[in-house]
Amino acid sequence: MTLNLFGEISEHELSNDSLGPGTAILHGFALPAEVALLKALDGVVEKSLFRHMVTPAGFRMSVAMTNCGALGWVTNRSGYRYDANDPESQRPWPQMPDCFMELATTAAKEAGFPAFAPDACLVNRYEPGSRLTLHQDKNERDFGQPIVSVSLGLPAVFLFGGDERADKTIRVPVAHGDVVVWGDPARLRYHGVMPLKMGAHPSVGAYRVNLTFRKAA
Ligand code: MD3
Ligand code: FE
Repeated sequence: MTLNLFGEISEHELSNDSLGPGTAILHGFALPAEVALLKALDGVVEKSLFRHMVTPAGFRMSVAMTNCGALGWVTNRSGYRYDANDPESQRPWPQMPDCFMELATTAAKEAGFPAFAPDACLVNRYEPGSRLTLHQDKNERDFGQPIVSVSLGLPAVFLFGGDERADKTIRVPVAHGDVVVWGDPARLRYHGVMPLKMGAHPSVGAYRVNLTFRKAA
């Protein structure tokens, strides 16, 4: 973590050591951009609405999703993939807003990934009870590129495991404005999100929104 002249923790505490090599939690890193991010998010969601996708096994996801950027992550009965078009509108996903790109690249740089150039932003919207079961993110081409996660709205608890599904998991609380960077060698670790607790966030309401930036192609 970073201490200032007065021995206080800096605005965004960088704790690369807590989750192991390749990871960094930047507490509050997104707060200065909060208003711009939420406004840009409204613009994205106007063009490509949140929807509950269906997994290849036929289950409706409890997390509602949309995307922006050149590529978007989608799932249906045929499998998981990245697609340049929104299957609902059959049009390209909305452009990645400049403030999204700026936040993702500066966070990645802070965490030691100065070359990160995301082409996909998956937007996950959790309501109370929504969760993400333990999984790996492996639909991307280059696992040398990190994933940057931005938490907005209600707080949540990440489950962070190892390279095997059966490995022990730890619980990592994340709050509004926190940014987490997951890169090599942590890039393929199993992870998930515990069921969201009820609550009300002053600027986001009864939801948690997670922006997940990836270099997919
Ligand atoms: C650990 N979303 O969309 S990223 C996902 O809060 C996803 O919505 C999480 O997992 C969410 O796939 C936030 C948490 C995360 C992402 C990638 C990782 C943790 C990771 C890659 C390796 C290790
Ligand atoms: Fe994931």
